[in-house]
Amino acid sequence: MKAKRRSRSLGTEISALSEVLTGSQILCRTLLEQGVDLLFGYPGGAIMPFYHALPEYPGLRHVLVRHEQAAAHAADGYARATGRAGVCVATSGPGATNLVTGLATAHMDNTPVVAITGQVARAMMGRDAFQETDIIGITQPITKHSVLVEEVEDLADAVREAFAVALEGRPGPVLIDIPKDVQTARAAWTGGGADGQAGGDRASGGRWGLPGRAVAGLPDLDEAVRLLSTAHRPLIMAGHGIILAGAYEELRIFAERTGIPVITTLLGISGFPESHPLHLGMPGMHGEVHVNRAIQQADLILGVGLRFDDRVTGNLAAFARGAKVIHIDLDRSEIGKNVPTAVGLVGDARTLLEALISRVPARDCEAWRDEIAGLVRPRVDSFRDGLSPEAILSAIADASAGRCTIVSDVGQHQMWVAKLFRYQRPNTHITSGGLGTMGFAVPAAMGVAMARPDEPVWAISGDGGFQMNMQEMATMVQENIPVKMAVFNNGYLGMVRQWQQFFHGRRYSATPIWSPDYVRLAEAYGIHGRRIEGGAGLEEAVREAVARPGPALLEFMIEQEANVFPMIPPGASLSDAIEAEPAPAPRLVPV
Ligand SMILES: Cc1ncc(C[n+]2csc(CCOP(=O)(O)OP(=O)(O)O)c2C)c(N)n1
Repeated sequence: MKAKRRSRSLGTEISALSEVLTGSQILCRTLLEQGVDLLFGYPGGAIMPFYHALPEYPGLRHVLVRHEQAAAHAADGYARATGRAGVCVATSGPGATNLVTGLATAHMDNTPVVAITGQVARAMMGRDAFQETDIIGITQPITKHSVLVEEVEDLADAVREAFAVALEGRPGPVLIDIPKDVQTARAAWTGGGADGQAGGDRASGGRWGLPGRAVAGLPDLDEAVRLLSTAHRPLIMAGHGIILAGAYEELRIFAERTGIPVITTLLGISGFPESHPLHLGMPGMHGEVHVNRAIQQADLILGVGLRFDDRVTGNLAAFARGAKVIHIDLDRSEIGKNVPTAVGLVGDARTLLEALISRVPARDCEAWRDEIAGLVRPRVDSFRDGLSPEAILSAIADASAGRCTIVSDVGQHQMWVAKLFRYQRPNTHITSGGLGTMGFAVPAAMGVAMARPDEPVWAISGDGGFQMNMQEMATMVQENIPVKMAVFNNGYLGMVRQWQQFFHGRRYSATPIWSPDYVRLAEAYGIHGRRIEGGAGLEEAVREAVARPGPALLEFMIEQEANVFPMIPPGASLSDAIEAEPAPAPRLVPV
């Protein structure tokens, strides 16, 4: 059919051949137009028309996961590694609800994920039809935006808007729910060329489209400059916003210009080189003692792109009581949400750091840095014998000459991975910080590995979290995704066991966890697997896993009751660290 249409970009009347397509075809075309080339998904009744159309669009590579949760995490991992939106697809009902944990994870950590779900046909909606679920209602609190597409004519714009919303400002997940009959209905294709998305390669300093506010419109900037120029004990606390904004260089230059030490939160790790003399470490519940003490003694904290969550601040009433806080955040609602803020600067971290670089006079905080150096304690290692996480992580770093990305799961190993690996390159540490989702690492690492084919991508999990999504080994085999998996096997849900040891009289209730024989499991999937007990052969085993093409699984038998130190007890202040093994309490429940 020939039709006249208005060019979207030029606003001029042009003649164009417009085709009539099905909703599914329009969806595929619009995805291509948005620059999408990779989808993680799982088919089912209500999304079948889309899967029917998909083979017509070879530019859209589809990865068939083994569980929809993994699709959402993989899309999340891909987005974190690239700065582009990750896309996941599921059918209605159970397919859609299986996405929920992944979307909540992306929401808490501000990752642009676009989720596409099939919905029952419009005439069936509201009748408890087979596999009908109100996924819009379910996901509204855990997405930036969720939309039901009711007319095929609205589909292309709904998809365009979904990508724009996911990527702009503070990024986050968006869900598009498409009834089956909208997928089969026909409409004129009004799209243009492949505009692509905002964003870019986050590893090389690219960032999402973060408009922020013009710096000139920030009256508080002068006050921030004054405070930063005159404070005696200033600190920078750098969060995920550094990575989202690609503000690595600006952070480094600002820190070097002022001599202000830099603390990186769990999600800020790899936003600042760890070997830099100004890098202090991680704050909060498992932060180093000198980092937390420095926070407690600071007279000024410049927080950049972090939300001062409870794991970072400990007891809020006792947090940094002598410090004024300057808070840079893209989201106005973050300012003053958790900590009283002297100056709130709303905008893009990169732009605002640039503004500070040009305004804050060069200074040196040497006396303050010496003071902090005096607070450093020898690291407490609760590993008495056998393999230590430190040895494992240094073997992993050595095997790839430091060029690798680490995706961690949630638990004790996550803290060791955060604290012991020396991250030198931007955005090479990826983890579920906000939601703390066990099972994240393996599927998220698939997305990261597809985004970074030129370097080893490690999924590091505990024996608990690994068992939550280990089915994705099948996806890796079918799709040839070379994730290197490391399981830290301590026979426990270690972090919960640690809390039970410290705060529940060692009552190990429901924390001992049995594992299958992971080496034979790897073999069953046709991939390389090896168990490492004791230090012997560690380096060689890790090198072999990296050298072999394709996925590999290494099981590290670590000490069963080792603990993460230091630890701020929940609800306590940053000054109250547990720094060593508590006196052994009687074991109440035999294991
Ligand atoms: C999906 C999910 N369920 C439960 C928890 C609570 N939780 C946090 S850490 C942890 C233990 C993790 O054990 P494991 O994966 O073996 O890692 P380890 O702590 O031993 O390193 C649990 C159960 C969680 N964070 N996520």
